[in-house]
Amino acid sequence: MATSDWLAAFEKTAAAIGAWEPSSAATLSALDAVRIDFLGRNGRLTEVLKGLKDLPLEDRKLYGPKAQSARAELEGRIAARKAALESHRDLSLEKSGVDVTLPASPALRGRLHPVTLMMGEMTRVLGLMGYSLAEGPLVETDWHNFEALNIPAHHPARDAHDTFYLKDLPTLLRTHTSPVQVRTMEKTKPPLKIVCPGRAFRRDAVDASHSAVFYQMECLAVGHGITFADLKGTLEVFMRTLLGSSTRIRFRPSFFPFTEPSAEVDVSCLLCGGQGSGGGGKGCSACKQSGWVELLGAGVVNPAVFKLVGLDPEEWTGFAFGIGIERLAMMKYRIPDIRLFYENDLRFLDQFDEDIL
Ligand code: 2NL
Repeated sequence: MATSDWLAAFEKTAAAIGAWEPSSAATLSALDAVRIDFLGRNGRLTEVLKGLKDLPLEDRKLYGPKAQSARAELEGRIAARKAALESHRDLSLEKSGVDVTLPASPALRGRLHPVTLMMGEMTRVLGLMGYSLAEGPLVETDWHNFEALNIPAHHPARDAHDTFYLKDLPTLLRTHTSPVQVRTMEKTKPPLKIVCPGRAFRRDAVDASHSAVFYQMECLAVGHGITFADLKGTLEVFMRTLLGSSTRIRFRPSFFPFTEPSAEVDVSCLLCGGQGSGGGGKGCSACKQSGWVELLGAGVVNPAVFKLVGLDPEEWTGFAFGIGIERLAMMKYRIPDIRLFYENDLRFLDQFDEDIL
């Protein structure tokens, strides 16, 4: 090879080396690619160095050291960059033997409890109907839980077999959420419309349909000229919005000390659509083939209650209703046993999701 050709090739490669910015190699593998490009078996500088041996002796003596020092300088720059990159690398994972490239185990996502979801849906619908949320204490006074609701001493509901009394009488675990409404009426001047969801306690023997701890939701409307017809219309809209527009309701006469007149309210069975049939010829089991399921208690507020909380029964009228939340969730999701809600078995709880409810 003519010396001039070799010199041109050498200068071109030296210029390329001079133009290379070590910091432009962001990773060790990018740096290695540069090393291979210039210094690999067929690298650009390697080829130039190989060409040295074809030059006349004088030229080899003249240019050999220049070419060698170009190589030494490039190797030095690559080594410095390599050291810099390695000092940034976190070797602790590699040393620990953890293979970070393995797929991760799936993250467990929390869910809302089915009772919470059902309660949220009910209060959401009543919120749309203009009701405000009201809450109160679980430990109540005898006055708020019984006396103010026209449940006098010696009423059977007050029996120690039905109510959890606390040591420092006269306090107890509330047996319904009605004391929240009592407290609201005592401190808020009507008109008012409130929804009171929450936990309640009864000293019941636990079985598939009874739990000592349960959730209920009560509603109270107080105003001028509110009638039983308003109660009927409200329950119809509420139940149709909650359970579907083909839902029907019916009233049966009943008794509660705090309402007069009082009613038990049935809802057309969700599972058989009120037909009573289904279940493979055996008939619908959810409604015992009647087509109706008892879901609510309701009535027109007893004037005696208004008097007890300090409202003038000549001025104010109202209605109230109460509904068991588990009972409704059990019908809607075909849950056969109330105890499932309180066992915290994830195989049960995992089946409920906002997307489903
Ligand atoms: C049921 C029955 C009911 C009420 C609750 C109520 C509250 C006040 C005044 C009047 Cl402060 N009434 N609540 C009325 C009728 C029925 O619940 O079966 N609940 C699950």
